[in-house]
Amino acid sequence: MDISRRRFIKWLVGIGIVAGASGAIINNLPDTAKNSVSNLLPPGQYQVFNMPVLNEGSIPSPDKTTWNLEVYGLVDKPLNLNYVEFRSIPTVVSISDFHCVTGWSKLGNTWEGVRFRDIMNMAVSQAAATYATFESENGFTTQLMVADLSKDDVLLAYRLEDSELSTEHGGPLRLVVPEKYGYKSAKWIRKIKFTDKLELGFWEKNGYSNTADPWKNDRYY
Ligand SMILES: Nc1nc2c(c(=O)[nH]1)N[C@H]1C(S)=C(S)[C@@H](COP(=O)(O)O)O[C@H]1N2
Ligand SMILES: [Mo]
Repeated sequence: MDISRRRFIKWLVGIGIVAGASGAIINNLPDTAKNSVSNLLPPGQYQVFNMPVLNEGSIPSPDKTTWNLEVYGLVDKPLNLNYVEFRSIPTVVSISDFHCVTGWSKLGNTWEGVRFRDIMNMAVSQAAATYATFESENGFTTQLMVADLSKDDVLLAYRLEDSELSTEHGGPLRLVVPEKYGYKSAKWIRKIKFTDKLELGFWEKNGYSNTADPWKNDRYY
């Protein structure tokens, strides 16, 4: 047994900030060390090594030349950004884990995009809006609390693992909310509506939890 490696993993897991990054590192370790990955898997989840493609309905064909992102509702300054304008906003890279309510978890994903918080600050200057509803190209919706969306690792992402985000994974732009089940991470987003009212999204109307916390096994309504 390699004590220093075990201690290294324990240390990685101990400092929550790199819990996501450690997924990628652990993938490259021998099987004995991989047992430690169980610390990164919420209850009832198993690890996959390729990101599945999962969505209701068919995959749309968004066109970047006509694409726009609309930010509206309880905002001070509505936004309507075309693709070039969106891409001029400063980005961050964030490594995080992804947990689908059907049971798979893909650890250590490297996303690049704009922090949700930064977009919000461009449009909203007062605290009236407590929720944001995301509307996708194909009619899919989900809603999250602004408090949950304000975390560092919540991105409007357009790159994954050093490539432009593929259409099947939500390109040109998707939401990534690592601390919620995957159905909150809407693919193909086109609209963000700020509101003070709770609205259930597509999966949430179909029996899935609106709070959707993987660490609480919070799957169903
Ligand atoms: N527009 C849209 N976004 C969606 C979904 C969907 O059905 N439609 N499914 C969600 C679910 S349940 C999961 S687990 C993730 C899967 O993302 P992936 O296909 O990139 O792995 O997308 C989420 N975003
Ligand atoms: Mo999912």
